[in-house]
Amino acid sequence: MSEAETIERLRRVGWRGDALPGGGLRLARVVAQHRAGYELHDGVSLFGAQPAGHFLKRTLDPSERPAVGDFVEVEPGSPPHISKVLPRRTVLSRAAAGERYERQVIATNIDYVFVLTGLDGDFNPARIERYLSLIEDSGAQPVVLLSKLDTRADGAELIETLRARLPAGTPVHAINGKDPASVAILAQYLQPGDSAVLVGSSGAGKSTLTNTLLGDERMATSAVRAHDSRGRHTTTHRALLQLPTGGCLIDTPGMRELKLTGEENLDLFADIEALAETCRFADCGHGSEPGCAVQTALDNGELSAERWRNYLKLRDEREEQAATLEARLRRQRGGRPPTRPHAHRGSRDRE
Ligand SMILES: Nc1nc2c(ncn2[C@@H]2O[C@H](COP(=O)(O)OP(=O)(O)OP(=O)(O)O)[C@@H](O)[C@H]2O)c(=O)[nH]1
Ligand SMILES: [Mg+2]
Ligand SMILES: [Zn+2]
Repeated sequence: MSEAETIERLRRVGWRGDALPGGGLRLARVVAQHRAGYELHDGVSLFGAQPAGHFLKRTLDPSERPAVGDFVEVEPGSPPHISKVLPRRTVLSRAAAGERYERQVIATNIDYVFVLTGLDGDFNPARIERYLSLIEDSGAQPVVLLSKLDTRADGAELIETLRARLPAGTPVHAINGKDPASVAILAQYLQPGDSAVLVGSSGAGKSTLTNTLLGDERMATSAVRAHDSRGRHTTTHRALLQLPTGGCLIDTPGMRELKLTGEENLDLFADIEALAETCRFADCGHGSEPGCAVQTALDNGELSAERWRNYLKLRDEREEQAATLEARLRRQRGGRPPTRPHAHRGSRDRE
């Protein structure tokens, strides 16, 4: 098969490059990961594969193992083996839950992250800001989606409040995930070559939306609990699917916890950081100090108390995670001073 034909095939699973890496090995995209191995798709067929031995080493950073969304080189055999993960265009990750610092890859090589929240008891602007903070570093663009528009008479008000709170320019779409006409607005993000990942709480309607976009009830869905709108963790594995519009969509299991990695910039709070710079005292604690610009903005309603609280919470968590990350990098380098993966802007300059 010619290089052009191979590229043409791979485009169907979201390949964006104009050339193939040398080596001549078969290329495919990771569409699912199970305990028993990986499922790959090369644009024509779906097949199972195992990771090569070097991916199983205990010393390997888990984020370097093949993940859903990766393009990989495959060595023939029965079963075939994934020998290499091609460089990732974008990576969405979070810190794994628990005591040990570990970065967990959610999806790779994605253009858009659909942050889906139900307009039922799931609605929570602070959680949406948390998602946006994680996405800032991924290289992908966030798209905020609100589902269950059909169940709520005051949906329009909620949407306006949210739009006013999020940075200008963040796309926000409210949809009925069961209605093909309503979700058609998402086609702009799902053209050939585009890849998107759906994230959100269990029960938000990720699989329902996936099925409507597919035009096929491929993913299992189940009703949420009536009293608190919580889902039942119906989806248990990430799955990359090819859509009729030509793009690829990754459905994911609902996330219970969404810890920052410590590498976030918190760009969505840049206005608050700029405001805090204008306090009279450089070391202002934004409590009862005279000349505190933050208190003034909170008093006159220019800054919402909820958004301020969420900023403080995320900033503290980012600092804590950054310190843990730094300690881990120092241990890995045998005590030598770490080079931080990213320089952070903001309050640190003035501390
Ligand atoms: N009325 C209405 N119901 C919806 C909408 N989107 C999802 N639902 C319902 O919400 C429930 C949960 O939907 P799922 O698609 O299973 O949710 P999920 O996000 O995939 O949940 P997990 O797989 O557990 O993470 C189902 O009963 C859906 O029918 C919507 O836009 N409108
Ligand atoms: Mg699901
Ligand atoms: Zn202040």
